[in-house]
Amino acid sequence: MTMKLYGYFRSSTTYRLRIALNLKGLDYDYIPVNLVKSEQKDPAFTSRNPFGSVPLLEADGHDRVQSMALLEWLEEAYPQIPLLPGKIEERYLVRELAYAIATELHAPNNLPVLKYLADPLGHSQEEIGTWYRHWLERTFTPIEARLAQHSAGDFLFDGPGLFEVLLLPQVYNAQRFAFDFADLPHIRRIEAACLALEPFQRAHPGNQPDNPEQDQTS
Ligand SMILES: N[C@@H](CCC(=O)N[C@@H](CS)C(=O)NCC(=O)O)C(=O)O
Repeated sequence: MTMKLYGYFRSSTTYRLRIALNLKGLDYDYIPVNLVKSEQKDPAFTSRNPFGSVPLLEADGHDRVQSMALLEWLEEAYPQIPLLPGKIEERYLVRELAYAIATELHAPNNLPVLKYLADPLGHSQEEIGTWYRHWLERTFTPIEARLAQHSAGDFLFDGPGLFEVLLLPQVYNAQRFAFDFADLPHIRRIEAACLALEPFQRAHPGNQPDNPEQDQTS
């Protein structure tokens, strides 16, 4: 049976899953969950995902959540087109950078954190933007240094994989917060190479049916 991906067009964790499924050539139905309307908190959804977040992947009769666990599961369940390289040291570096993005960049910049900064902590949108760019710089700078050591090509290693799956959604978010990429030429090069590929284009938030700009109804 076709997998079902529950997500939101602008959710970076959903974007990770869309890229990974596309790179692996796996079919899925995309079911929008409107985060602005808090549909992720509906009992019908939290009974399936107690974390009350997207993505949720329904496959083989199971509801699976938490994007990093999901990506690792996909890699084990569908190893034919791998997201991790063959050599152990290369797999190590991919994980070093991917988990830095997931845990040190995405976590403090995640939507519930930003909402909490605004209410009840009372920070302005300007202060929240400063917070957001701080965590971007803190993680993108060492990633850029690692790329300078290890990558001169279009991707970290031979083709797009788990690192690029994590990187692209965070670059997209960074652009929404007017982050300055001037000192990050390796990240920009890899982003451009990925965006030239169909699996990344199809996964892009701009091409999702729940993106209001895609709404064909008047
Ligand atoms: N650690 C989780 C984070 C998931 C997450 O927080 N997703 C966001 C969208 S990127 C969400 O659903 N936010 C809505 C909320 O938490 O209320 C994962 O990697 O899947």
